[in-house]
Formats: sequence, structure tokens, C-alpha cells
Amino acid sequence: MTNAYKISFQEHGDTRGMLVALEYGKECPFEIKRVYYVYNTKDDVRRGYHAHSDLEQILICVNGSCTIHVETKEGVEEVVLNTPTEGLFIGCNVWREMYDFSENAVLLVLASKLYDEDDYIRDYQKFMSIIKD
Ligand code: T46
Repeated sequence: MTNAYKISFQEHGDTRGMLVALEYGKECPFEIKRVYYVYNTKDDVRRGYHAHSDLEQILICVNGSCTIHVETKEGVEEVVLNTPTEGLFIGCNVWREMYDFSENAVLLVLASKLYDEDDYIRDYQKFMSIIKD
């Protein structure tokens, strides 16, 4: 999908363990303005249910696993995130729902903008009309 796709990160491993670095202009296509993480997610929880008008993000499940449902005008995909060496880039006007969190899941999110509730498209019908334009 043009506006929602996986990115692989290089691991820097040695006898001490592993390290992944994310830099603007290399692994991350946008300047990072905000970082947040979702954890302690309860059984059978499904979160998200929105798109963003003007926000780019990379979702990384740095521990455990979860699945991201993404929808764009190109269709629907279910993306499993289960390694700290992969991220899911999500651009503007992509509907997302996060579910199937493992007990130990930590979903880290890098965002291109500060938090702005006005940027959320929470009405699915409105989202559908935007992507049809
Ligand atoms: C997204 C998916 C992947 C803040 O105060 N600042 C923040 O930066 C964020 C992200 C959230 N909040 C507050 C707003 C709510 O009271 O934290 C609470 C939970 O947020 P929300 O219900 O929006 O969480 P999710 O998991 O449904 O969605 C989040 C992001 O909000 C969203 O942008 O793309 O994760």
C-alpha cells in the first residue's frame, strides 16, 4: 500500500545484545515531533478507529506482538508487528485499528506532529468520503 507499508530496520548486534537506531532521513522519512507508547493492553481490546488528516507515524512493536488493520483507497490490510526490527509507516488518510495485542506488547509510535485532537477523523463515513475524492 502506498501510504501504509512496513519498513525494516538494521540491527546492530554484538555479544552484549541488540540495538536499533532510527534517524530522520534514513529509517524515518519525517522529523519526529512526538513519541508515545501503548502497553498493558487488556484482552480483546481493539483501539484506534480513526484516520489522521495531516500526520505521519511509524508504529513499532518493540516487545511482544499486535496486529494493525489499515485501510486506504487501495484496500484493506492486516499487518502483524512482532519484532523491534520492523515498523509500519502510516501516512495521512489511513484508517487504523490495533488489536490482538500479546500480554507483553509495547507498541511504540513515532509521530511527525504534536498531539492535535482536531486532526483525528473518527467518523468512518467521513473517512470513506475523503478517500473517494
Ligand atoms: C494513532 C494510534 C496508532 C495524548 O494526550 N497525547 C497523545 O499524543 C496521544 C497519542 C494520546 N493522548 C491521549 C488522548 C486520549 O485521552 O491519550 C488517550 C488515549 O489516546 P487514543 O484513544 O487516541 O489512543 P489510540 O490507541 O486509539 O490511538 C493512538 C493515537 O491517538 C493515534 O494517533 O494513530 O494510537
